[in-house]
Amino acid sequence: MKRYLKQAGNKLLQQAENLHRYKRHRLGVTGFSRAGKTVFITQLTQSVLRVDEPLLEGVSRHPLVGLDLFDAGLLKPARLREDRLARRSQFDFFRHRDSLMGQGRWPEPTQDLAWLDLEIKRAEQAHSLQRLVTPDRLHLEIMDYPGEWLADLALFEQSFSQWSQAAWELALQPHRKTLSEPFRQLLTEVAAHGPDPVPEAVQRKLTDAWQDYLKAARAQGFVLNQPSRVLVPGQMQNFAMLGFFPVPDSLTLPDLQRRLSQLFDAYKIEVESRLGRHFQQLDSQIILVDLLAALEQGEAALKELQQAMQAALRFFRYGNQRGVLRWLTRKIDRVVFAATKADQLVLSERLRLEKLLGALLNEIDPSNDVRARANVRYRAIAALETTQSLVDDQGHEYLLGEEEDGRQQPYYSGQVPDRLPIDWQSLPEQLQLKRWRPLSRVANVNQLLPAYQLGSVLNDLLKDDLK
Ligand SMILES: Nc1nc2c(ncn2[C@@H]2O[C@H](COP(=O)(O)OP(=O)(O)OP(=O)(O)O)[C@@H](O)[C@H]2O)c(=O)[nH]1
Ligand SMILES: [Mg+2]
Repeated sequence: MKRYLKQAGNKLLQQAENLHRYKRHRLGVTGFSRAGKTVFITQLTQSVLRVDEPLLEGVSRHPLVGLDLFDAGLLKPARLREDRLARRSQFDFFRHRDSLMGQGRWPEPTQDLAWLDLEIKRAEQAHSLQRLVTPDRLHLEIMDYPGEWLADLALFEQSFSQWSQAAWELALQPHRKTLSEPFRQLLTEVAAHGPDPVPEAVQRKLTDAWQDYLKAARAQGFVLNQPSRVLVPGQMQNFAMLGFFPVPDSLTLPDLQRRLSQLFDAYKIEVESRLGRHFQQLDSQIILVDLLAALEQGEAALKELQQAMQAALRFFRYGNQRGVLRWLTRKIDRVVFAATKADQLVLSERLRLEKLLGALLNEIDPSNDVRARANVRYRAIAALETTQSLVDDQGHEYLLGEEEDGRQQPYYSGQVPDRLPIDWQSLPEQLQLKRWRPLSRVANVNQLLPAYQLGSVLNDLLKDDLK
């Protein structure tokens, strides 16, 4: 008994000590597919792990410039704590790093959940009293996942009937109308003439038609594709619950609706337990938006991106909480909206992109709901800066980087709109974007590659916990 008490006492003491020695911070990296989540997480990790390594030749700015602790010279090299993730799948940092920093290749699209725990340490504080009261370590927890899955967050607040109506209306919008036609035609025919109840073989045909439509919509760059696990199943490959499709109430197919709504409810529960739970426990959030890609894809894609972001924002919990409350119910109190891949633009244009993002935010959060509850910033960033922005003899800014085929030549990217509404007619002439690849001349994978505004973004997000 005495031994047991002693052991319990020691454990308690250790826990109390740990509690005060380190803080835990869960950062939500949010973004639809191809927004740049995996590149952002890899570059962030590389920069804090190799904080003292030399910069790539020709690079003058450290990727963490802008992070107060780094600027003050107090950031020690971080540690990757794989041991703390023994029961979760690990973010494959070294594979992504070797691809980006070793082979000059972008990472593959993410197929499943992956976790990362980074122990970030500050240099010892000289004052021993201060050392006693302030934690010197921060455990930064980050989750990576396929961006397609974000589209499902909108389902949680809907019944099958509500979702059906919304999905049907979306399918009828001009940009999706042709893509959804085979499905809509089949369903309308079944409603008009089909046998009642609908046989399983017909239901399967409808499922296939709906899933083909989702795939076609994704190929066009549209993001509101539900259920998203049809596109990227993760561990839910071949789950029967993926087989639902919308049947609006106006089509009288009560038996089919009942069957599909059971699948819909089962899907919501499954996805909520796999993903939703983690999203409900964030301390801060970066919302990565590939605004430049949306500008290239056109008005419909941008509208849908806005709609999808609004739905996603309703899911997250925002609010300022301090002390014990923060541990009981976590809420996001710092948010950064980041327009990614800004290195596709020359320096002065990146400021215009930032302005455009601000204008978009006004539309996404018209009543300042998120902004009233959390500290919100918006920035244009490039997690991995693949180009240099230079000035020619005539004073014009241009870009120099490696093109897909390895060539390097001056490139003039044009002008990005800095406000809404956008003049879609003149945009293609005004703005010409190019795909760049990560630099392939990197001599060793431990070298640091440049970033644009990465340090400032980390400062916006972590400053309270990283003093
Ligand atoms: N120029 C430039 N391109 C970038 C940058 N970050 C990402 N990209 C491009 O965007 C693509 C997608 O980046 P990822 O990080 O894989 O995107 P993701 O959000 O993880 O995508 P999913 O895994 O599909 O959800 C890359 O293959 C690059 O082509 C950047 O900082 N600069
Ligand atoms: Mg990814």
